Amino acid sequence: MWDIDKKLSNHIDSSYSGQDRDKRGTINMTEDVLVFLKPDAVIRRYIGARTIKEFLDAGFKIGYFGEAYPSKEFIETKHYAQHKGEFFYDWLVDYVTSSHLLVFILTGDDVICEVRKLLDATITENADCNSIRGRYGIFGGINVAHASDSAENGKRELNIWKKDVIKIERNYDYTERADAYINKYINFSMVDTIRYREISKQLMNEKINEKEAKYLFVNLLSKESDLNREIISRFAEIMIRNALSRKEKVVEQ
Ligand code: IDP
Ligand code: MG
Repeated sequence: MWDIDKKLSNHIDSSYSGQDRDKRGTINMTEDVLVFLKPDAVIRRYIGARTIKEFLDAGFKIGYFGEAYPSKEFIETKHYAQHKGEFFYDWLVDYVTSSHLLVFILTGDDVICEVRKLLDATITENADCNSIRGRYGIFGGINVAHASDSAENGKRELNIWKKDVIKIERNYDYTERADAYINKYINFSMVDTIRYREISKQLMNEKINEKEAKYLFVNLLSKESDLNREIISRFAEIMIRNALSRKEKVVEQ
């Protein structure tokens, strides 16, 4: 009994002090971050639903959620402009434009840092095995989701996306839309991510050729997706280029 009372009183205290702080406005770390599911997590429906669920379960509020179809030019010259000249830039632009994206704006205390922690390292093999990228990233730079990496980039990205790509409707319940997505896909069939990693490595090590890898990738992606064959086939080619480019990197070293 005492325990229950104590828990209840702690809960009331903490929720009161939270409101109090907000009213006084003295401690306010609330910020917004632009996140989008990249084509691997859009195509692999369960992975997308799981990722969105983990963001919501972490307690962030959703300020926007919807499908987005940014142009190649927008991704090249605005969103990923800072990566121009990197060896992976052309591939990255093709990867991110290989299907539509699922964009959301999350709001919460330290949300930029917290979302980056949930995703973890950029390169899948370097990400903690319990993180989202560590569990579901396919290989190399195919890593489930984008999230702004600093407050400064966060502001820049929100501005360009709001200006050119997304339209936020006032009073629209985006949380309900995100919940509907989760409910629709959280029990969708799923293929163990390890299979994609094995096939990528087999291709890298010349145990299979590109045609065989494409057949296997298309077959697996089709089990995880309700998107059309054209998108799946395009993304399979992205995975092939990704594996082959990592092979070149290994050979160069
Ligand atoms: P971030 O997404 O973790 O912020 P960035 O350095 O901003 O990482 O790079 C943008 C995206 O470019 C990455 O998410 C990944 O998809 C891709 N990328 C970055 N570095 C590499 C690389 O060394 N090889 C392949 N792809 C890369
Ligand atoms: Mg970045």
